[in-house]
Amino acid sequence: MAKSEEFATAVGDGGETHQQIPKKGPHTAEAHLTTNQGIRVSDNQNSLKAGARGPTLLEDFVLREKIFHFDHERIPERIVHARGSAAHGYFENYKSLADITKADLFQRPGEKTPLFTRFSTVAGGAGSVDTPRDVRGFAVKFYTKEGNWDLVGNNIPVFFIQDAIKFPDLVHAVKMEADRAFPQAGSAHDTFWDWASLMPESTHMLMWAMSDRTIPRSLRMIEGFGVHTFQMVNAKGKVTFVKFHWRPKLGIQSTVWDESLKLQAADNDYHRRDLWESIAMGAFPEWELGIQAFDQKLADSLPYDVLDPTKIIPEEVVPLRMIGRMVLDRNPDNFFAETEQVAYCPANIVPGIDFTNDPLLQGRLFSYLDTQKSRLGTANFHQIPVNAPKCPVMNFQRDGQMQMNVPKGRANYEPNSLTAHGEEGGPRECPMTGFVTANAVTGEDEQGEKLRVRPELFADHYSQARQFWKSMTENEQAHIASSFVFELSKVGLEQVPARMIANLRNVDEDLAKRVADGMNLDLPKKAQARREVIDLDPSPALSIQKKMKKTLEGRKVGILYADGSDEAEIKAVRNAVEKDGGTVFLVAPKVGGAKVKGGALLKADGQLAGSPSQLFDAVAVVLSAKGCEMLLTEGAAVQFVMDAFGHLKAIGANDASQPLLDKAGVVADDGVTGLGKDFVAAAQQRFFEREPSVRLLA
Ligand code: HDE
Repeated sequence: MAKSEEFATAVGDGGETHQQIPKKGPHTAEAHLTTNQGIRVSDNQNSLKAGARGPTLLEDFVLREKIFHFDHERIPERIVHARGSAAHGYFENYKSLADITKADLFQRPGEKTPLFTRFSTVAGGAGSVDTPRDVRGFAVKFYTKEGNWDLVGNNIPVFFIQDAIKFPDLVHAVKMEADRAFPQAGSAHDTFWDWASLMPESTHMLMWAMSDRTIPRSLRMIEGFGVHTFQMVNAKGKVTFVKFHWRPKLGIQSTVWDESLKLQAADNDYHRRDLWESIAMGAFPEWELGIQAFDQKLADSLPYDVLDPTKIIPEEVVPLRMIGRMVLDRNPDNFFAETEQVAYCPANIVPGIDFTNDPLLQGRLFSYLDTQKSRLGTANFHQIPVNAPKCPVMNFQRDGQMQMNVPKGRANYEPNSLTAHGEEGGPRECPMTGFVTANAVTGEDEQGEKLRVRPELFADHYSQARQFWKSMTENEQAHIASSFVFELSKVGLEQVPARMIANLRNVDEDLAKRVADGMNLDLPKKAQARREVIDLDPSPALSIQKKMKKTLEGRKVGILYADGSDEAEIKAVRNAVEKDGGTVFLVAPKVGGAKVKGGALLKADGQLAGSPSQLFDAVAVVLSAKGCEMLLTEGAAVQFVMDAFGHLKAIGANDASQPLLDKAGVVADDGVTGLGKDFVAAAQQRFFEREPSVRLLA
């Protein structure tokens, strides 16, 4: 307990409080507590009462202001992407991209543009868990010298729907069900699959959603995509189509489903914490920005429409050109002020970049601005620091709730001739450097009848879903089939699983059969495809496992030790892991640590019961014979090893720990090693070939 002389009893007007207030602290002469009106507060412990036991007085403006402000602390959470984490950073341009775009941020090699990036899950509320099966939002606000550019993407390059008019239906179906308000953050429920099974256009996205893409190991290890086709425009007005890709420096990596489920219990904030801690310790997350650039001729040669957001262009068809990197190097100072209040909007675009007629993108251009008014409460939300451009903002828009600026003079209209009369006339439009819509530049004619239709090629709902399936490793295919089974197993509407499997028969007969088997159903009649399914070549770039990086960078190794463990052995593992860029977390059965050989206390980073192996990429077990014997009766220790094995992780152990490995059902394979070099090599990867021995997959 702290020494009593460091505390004083607070005394207010009316008498003593029962609380002890630290005497030392920031309340020096310069740091007085005040109300929001700047009036110094004499007592922050007691409200104003008529007598010590009397009623509280309405007159107490200090109390009323404090409670009033508190009552209004929350703003509506985002209807989708409510749960998120963000960070500040910068974009560094590699070389001049002037051949493709006149956008200022891409002109000069090495130039840095500040940015703010928010990652999110889609379905869950703001307080939901970090690791449900879900798409991850990947939204970047670039504060360029020419205004804000928001690239508001996802970690999956396609979307569920082709037309904005279906978005409210999709979101209603996937979020918690309307009457019961569950499930909180997952798609494994009736309404989502009822809707999805009736929407063949969602099939391609469903394949991605059921793949390991939606259970990432870390936000630092996800890819990002702009999804829609955009345009870039160079100084001569030449238009190039582009698709945006973010590639994580640490490589893409996912968890396995069982691990993801258990992470929901082990640490609700697993991704949020990981992002925060890595930035706090200076291991700055980094991505490269790549574009696929192509022209109308290439677009016309493709068997699908580049305006269709349910389609990708495989990298094997249009390779990526890497144009710069993003580094996230600063955690927010305040979650609410920055992460909660940041207002992304795909319509925020700078000269040199432009939209296309993708009907989903067109709908988004309206939606985001609209939503900010309801979330942030005022049309002046752009004045909030995290949203404010870092270049001059000058126009004749005025007033509105929470106007923070004090515009001077009479010029709030245009044209005006106030300048001629000696007053400030205000800014003028800039035809040369202002934003000009790309089609106006090219003179392309966009006219047509008013129709509620879709282009014919949009009707191919299955060819790319099949291509995705064919591009996976065998193990990834098994994960996809098993996810369909898991999700559909949670559906109580009898007709829905069969309807979904009938769609899947158009993707791949084997997939449909495996899902039907897993569901104990007969194979239903194949759903009628609107267009013939074409066999596209596999795209290896779509597989996670084919391109996972073998590295310890950004990875965490958990070392389990107990009383009697050999500190030298622990140190050797730590040094080897850290030398290769990994971090180490020491886990002991008791809070505080364990007495290692020789009797010294070795401090632990976490207690076994609260530090299951889900939290680590690989584990080392360093026990003495006695310590091991003791842990044989500790379920958390057995589970620690069993889960590491089941989650396909490397397990390094000394000889004395073997009985624990045996009890946990560990069978020797390439991922089960001693504590030497072979462990450090094994810890850089997962052992997918182990999986058939640990679980039955569909
Ligand atoms: Fe969004 N989306 N969306 N979306 N979206 C929102 O904006 C919307 C779509 C995405 O970290 C909302 O500020 C419509 C595709 C991200 O703050 C809302 C349509 C993609 C984020 C909205 C789409 C996204 C949002 C909710 C179909 C990937 C989080 C609160 C026409 C390319 C941004 C908000 C953040 C957020 C509408 C489809 C990504 C309601 C109408 C496709 C990453 O305005």
